Formats: sequence, structure tokens, C-alpha cells
Amino acid sequence: MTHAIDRPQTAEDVDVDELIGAVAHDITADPFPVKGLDHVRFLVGNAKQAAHYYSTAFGMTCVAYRGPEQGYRDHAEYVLTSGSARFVLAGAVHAGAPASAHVAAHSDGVSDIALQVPDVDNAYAHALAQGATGVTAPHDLTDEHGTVRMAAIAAYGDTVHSLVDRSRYSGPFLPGFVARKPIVDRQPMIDAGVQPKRFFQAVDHIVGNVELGKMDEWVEFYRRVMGFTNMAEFIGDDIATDYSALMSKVVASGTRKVKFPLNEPAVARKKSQIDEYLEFYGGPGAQHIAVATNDILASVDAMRAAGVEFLDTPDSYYDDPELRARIGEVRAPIEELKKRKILVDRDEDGYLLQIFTKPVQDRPTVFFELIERHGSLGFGKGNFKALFEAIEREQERRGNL
Ligand code: TYF
Ligand code: FE
Repeated sequence: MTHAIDRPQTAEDVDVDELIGAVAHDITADPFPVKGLDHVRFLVGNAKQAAHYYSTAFGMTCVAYRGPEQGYRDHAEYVLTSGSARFVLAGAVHAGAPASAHVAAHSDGVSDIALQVPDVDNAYAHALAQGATGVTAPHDLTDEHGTVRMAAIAAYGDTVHSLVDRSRYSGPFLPGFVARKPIVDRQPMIDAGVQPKRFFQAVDHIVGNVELGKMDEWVEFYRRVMGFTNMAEFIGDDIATDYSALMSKVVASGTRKVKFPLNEPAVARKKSQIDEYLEFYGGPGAQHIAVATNDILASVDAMRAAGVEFLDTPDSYYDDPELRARIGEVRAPIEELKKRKILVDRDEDGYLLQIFTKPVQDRPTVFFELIERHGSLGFGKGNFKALFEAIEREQERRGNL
């Protein structure tokens, strides 16, 4: 008997809300209404090469650019999208540019997790009244495509949250950016069925690493400032000391479109992976970005073929009868998941498939997760043990355990 892989719908058919586990919620009554993520801004050592990496290895499409050619003296900025996910890769074009200092301190990393809000002025005023630190006051950016209103508040470490209202704008990204054609032409690979049209369709969640003892302060920050609420999934004291070496809580916006797990190191038998991050990043920052796919098998195959490294999962994970019983039937045979080292978790709402890349820069800091949700709103709690053991094997290989 052959086990068919139950191929999911095409990218076009899948609702982004479904992919990221959004729930019905009217934001109009919220004190800090959030429509969703607007973009994730990375400051990198070489944006030209990073844009190439995210194009080839992550299948993203370059849609906009601005730099010295447009009269912007500090940075070259490439905007790449995949479905509703939008990354901005910015690199300094001279030694005194803001990205130079950020990259010197942190290497490549996330500087801004920008949120789309219906009213920037109200959001900014509310945030500051609740104790947030203002970084940039509300202001208009205008060009021939219209106006975007923006402001920014401080988050953990050097990370900020820009607040963006683009409802009066029709350009390719922000005023000043020009449309740009894709860096690589993947069409022949798509036509040949070698690559999926998109490797992922949305950002599912972004995890922050904060210092020991600060997790609850940041949970409280997102509650007080943004009205985010705790999700059920967390790693408490009990689990932490046994094997995870970290504590974690998840906060989310009313619609669950924006989900921010927050980690702090735990004092355990081994050096925490969060301590390793804090040491090598040079402080708190974004640890991993989970991107939602509707065909994780195809995404992993395409990314591996392009040279992306994923964490290894031992065969024993798949051969564990307890796991098999717990996860039941999923859309692909376990053998197909085992071949690719994809993890499975199930809860009362459904199941999810997930896999983690190794860090994507020289420092053991930022990495990515691919996640395919089938009803589950969780984060893979059932995989924490196997996952953290895999991360510790990597820490050991680096000599950091
Ligand atoms: O986002 C999550 O919670 C899962 C699990 O250092 C996780 O992806 C949690 C902490 C961590 C790595 C993964
Ligand atoms: Fe995650």
C-alpha cells in the first residue's frame, strides 16, 4: 500500500488568518487596536547579499528598494515579501549610519517589529500614557503614492515597534521606496514543479529573548501598553529546570494575528540557550521568527535544496509509540515527516507541523521556524523536550554548553 501525501490547497486558496490561527475579534473597542504585523526590519552587514539569500533560500520576492540612488544617504534597504510576510533588509552604506552601530553590537538582527494600527496618534499616546518609551513621535511620510503615518516605541533591548497606518498609501512600501523587480527569477523552478510558488505565506509569531527575571515585566508591558493577553502555552519553573533551561510565556493581540512568545533563561543544569543568545547578540532581541506555510514538506525540501540548515531530530522521535498514539492521523505519513525531520504536535484544537532552522548568521542568535497549523493554536509544547535537546546538541557543537 502506498501512503499518499494529502497535499494541501494551493497558496492562493489558503486564508492567512487560517494559517496563523487568528480568531474572530472586533478590534474597534480595544484601547490599542492592532490590525496585524506590518513588516519586520532587519539591520544586516550586507543588505545586498542578505536580499539575495532571502530570495533564493526563503523564496521571497524583492518588491521595493531605497538607497543612495533615491537620495537616502545612510542605508540600502530591500523590501522582500512572501504572501503577507514582509521583511525589510537594511545595510549601512557608510561607517556612521545607524545600521553600522547596530550591526557592530549585534551582528545581523531584527531592529523593528512594525505593527499596523488604525490610528497612529491614539496608539502612540496610549502607549506613552501606559509607560512605553517613545522613540519617534507620530509623523507623516508622503510621496506621489500618498501618505503613511508612523511612530515608534521601544521594546526589549534595541528592538522597537513602529506603528504604521498605510490606509492612505498605494506605493510599493513606504514613501521614498521605489518598486523593484525580483532578484532571482524562480518562475522556471515553479513551472517545473521543483519549487512551490511560495515557501511561506505569513509571519505566525516572533519570539523575544529577554534577561533573567525580565520575562514577566515584558509580559506586563504588552498587557498594559497593547492590551495583549496571555496564551495558554508557557514553560514554567517545573519544565525549565528539567530540560528546557528557559522560561517562556506567550502574549497575543485580540485577533491572535500578532503573537509574541517571550523567553528568559532559567537556572538549570546546563547553560541556557537564552544565555547563549544574550551573550552573543549583546543583549535582548528577537530570537526566532516563525513563518506559516501550507505545505511544510514542499517548503523544507525547497529550502534544504537551497542550502538552509535545519535542526536534526533523532529517528527515535518518530519511532516513539507514545508520540504516534498522541498525534494520530496527520495529512502526511510519518515516514515523510521523519525523512525531513519535521515535528508534530497535537492539542485539543487540532495539530501542527513545525521545524526549526539553525541560526542564519555567524552568531548563534536569530533563527527561523516553519509552521503548518491544522487547527492548533499552540506552539509545539509536546515537542519542547526533543527541540531543546536538539538545540543543546548545537550549543555543544559550538562549545557553548
Ligand atoms: O515559539 C515557541 O514557543 C516554540 C518553541 O528557545 C520554542 O517555537 C521556544 C523557545 C525556544 C525555541 C523554540
Ligand atoms: Fe516558535
